[in-house]
Amino acid sequence: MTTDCCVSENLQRSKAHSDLMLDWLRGRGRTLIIIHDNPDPDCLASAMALRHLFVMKLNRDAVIAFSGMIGRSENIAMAKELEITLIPLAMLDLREFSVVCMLDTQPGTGNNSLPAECRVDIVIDHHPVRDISKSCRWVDIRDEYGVTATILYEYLVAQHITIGTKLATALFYAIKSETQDLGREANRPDRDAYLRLFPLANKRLLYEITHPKLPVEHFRTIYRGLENAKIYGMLLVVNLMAISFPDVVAEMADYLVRLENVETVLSMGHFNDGVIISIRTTSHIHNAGEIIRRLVAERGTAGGHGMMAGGKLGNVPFDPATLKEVEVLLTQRLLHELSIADAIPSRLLESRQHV
Ligand SMILES: [Mn+2]
Repeated sequence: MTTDCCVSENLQRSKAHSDLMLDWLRGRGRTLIIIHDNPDPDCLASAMALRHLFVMKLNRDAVIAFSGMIGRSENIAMAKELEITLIPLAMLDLREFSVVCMLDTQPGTGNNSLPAECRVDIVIDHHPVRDISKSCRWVDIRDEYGVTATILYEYLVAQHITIGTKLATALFYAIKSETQDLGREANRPDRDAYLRLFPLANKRLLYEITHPKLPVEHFRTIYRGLENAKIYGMLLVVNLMAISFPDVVAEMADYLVRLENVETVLSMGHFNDGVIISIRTTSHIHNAGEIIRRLVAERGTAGGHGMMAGGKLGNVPFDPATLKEVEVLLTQRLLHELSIADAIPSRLLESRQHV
């Protein structure tokens, strides 16, 4: 164990919190772990770790429930290779559970599907704390952490629980993907967890997860995205129109924010009955999480951190003209937020032709 003061302070906090929480849990009944809609590696690994903690310390299994879908091929590979058992929330009778935990999301954020009237006992997250969360029984929200899975990793270390290969691989991949190998919004605890988990993770499984076969739709979406991308000074806006799974919106934002001379990307796509939106920025002046909430104001839900944020506009029928209107509205609001007043828009693939 390192003697570094911050790391040991964090571990003490994890120990104290998990001790009390486990004590409270003893003698209680069935436990449900709810992760956010369209699960990503962070919430999947966090759920696996919390379930493992309960099995080892309380001898009690827990059910992990999600809504939406796992769309991204890497995340499908993760769930499959690491044998993460998930149940759709809609298939469960919530009255059968006496303990409800929520990971990597908070009550009422709009990115989880737990009905608003349901009580949540345990919240563990790294997004900015919401008022509703403060009324939950066990709240551990650390928005200075890059990854929720890092908090869960600390619980396991603090409770002296052995971390097996699959769980280590899950936690490592969560930190790797959420922080892009510690380059984005990673903090000291994330770096410490990443380095300690690396030797424990199975590299062949990691390879399977990071290099899955991709459906042809993936390449079509990239093509459509590149074709539709418009540049307004340091902002790039991409409208993917109809998409086959929601997380491709964030994936395209990650991809396109790498374009030189572009600082911020707004990505959007129509899924089910709404528009999924995502912002990525490399600017340290702007806060993507705050900007996106103002962007969707009165029309949807959103949240996020400094460099990455996501949201949803509900009740938008699939109609190309309507989607165009949504794009124009969001673009105008974002240009205002970024104080870009006089940019002449151009298409990514025809950079001299105005639109
Ligand atoms: Mn997260």
